[in-house]
Amino acid sequence: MLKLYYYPGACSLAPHLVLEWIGAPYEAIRVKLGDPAYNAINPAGAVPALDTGEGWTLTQAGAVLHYLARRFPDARLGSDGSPRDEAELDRWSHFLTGDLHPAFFPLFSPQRYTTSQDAAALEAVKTAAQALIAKKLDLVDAHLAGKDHVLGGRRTFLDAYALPMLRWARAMLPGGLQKHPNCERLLRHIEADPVAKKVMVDEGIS
Ligand SMILES: N[C@@H](CCC(=O)N[C@@H](CS)C(=O)NCC(=O)O)C(=O)O
Repeated sequence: MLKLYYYPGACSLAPHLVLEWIGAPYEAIRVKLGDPAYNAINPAGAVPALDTGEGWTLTQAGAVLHYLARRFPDARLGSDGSPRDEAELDRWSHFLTGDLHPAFFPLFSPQRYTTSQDAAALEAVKTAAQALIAKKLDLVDAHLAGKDHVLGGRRTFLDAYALPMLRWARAMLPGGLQKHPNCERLLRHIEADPVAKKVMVDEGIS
């Protein structure tokens, strides 16, 4: 059986939602970050990790999401198969993995981004992170104008991938998503999905 290793509200929320959308049997296992037992599963010490049930484990949220979409094509959570749709899917998946998600790292763990443990220095790192996140969200917001989904006119795993990051932004940016109304609209749309509601209840974050 598939097993998803997750931490409540973390980026692992995305594959958790995708697994529910797919509807195949899986087990969700809550991990303690920093636990040596989990580090043996993912030496990076990060969630998500997906035990594929086929003798191998996959890490990296974007790869996990793409794998699930390919393994369960009937759920129609990937591209429509055209080179352009595939490229757009890659573009936004890479943006979320490589641009938006890392912009949050200094906000969550400022001590990793300065050699000073001075409270003011840590606060300065967080403030810089908030500005960078807002800049990245400007791009997402412009892209989402007039759209209900990250990719074109239908649901893909990218909507699930956006969910944790938009939740963090709403909670941790000064003013939340006020300056990013299209992001706010997408977040509300996803959060209104009964399946997403269930996943958030299951993770204890609703
Ligand atoms: N590039 C990795 C990043 C994973 C990641 O940093 N996950 C966070 C939660 S959102 C984490 O587990 N952090 C624990 C840590 O950095 O110690 C991925 O996309 O899977």
